[in-house]
Amino acid sequence: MSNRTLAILKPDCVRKNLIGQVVAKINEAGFKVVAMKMTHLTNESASGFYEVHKERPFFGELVEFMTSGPCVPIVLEKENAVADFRKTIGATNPANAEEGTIRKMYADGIEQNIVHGSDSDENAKIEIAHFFSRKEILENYGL
Ligand code: IDP
Ligand code: MG
Repeated sequence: MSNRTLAILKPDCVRKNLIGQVVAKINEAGFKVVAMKMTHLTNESASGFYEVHKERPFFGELVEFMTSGPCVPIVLEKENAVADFRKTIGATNPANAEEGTIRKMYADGIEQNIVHGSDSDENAKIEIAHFFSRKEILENYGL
């Protein structure tokens, strides 16, 4: 079991000025931020990130949404990070998300759902490497 997961504050989160509130919720849930940046995904980068969904009918729209403005990828650390973060954000469709989850509180719909969370330790590693080099992660700053 790994202790890291990748979150992305999606373009809707940035547009709605919710970065601070969502990071606060993440911290309150016990996660430590060990890397964070703001970036505007290219088509190629977003398509690569969501490669597993490329046959799904919503793939084109999803890539369009994820490239519609800047987003904020974050590496989070906590024991049982992947599963606990999925619980903290709630179901993909905010209509089905539990009360108190980030998607329930802030998301507008199944696509514009504020935040991404890795779904397995294996994918967390791949997704973290998509955005961050080793030296960008806190423990490697030499502080
Ligand atoms: P997840 O983000 O909860 O892991 P996934 O099924 O991996 O959900 O889907 C990735 C992202 O694709 C979702 O977070 C959402 O933004 C978008 N998405 C998922 N299902 C739909 C859909 O049915 N219509 C439009 N967008 C969707
Ligand atoms: Mg997913």
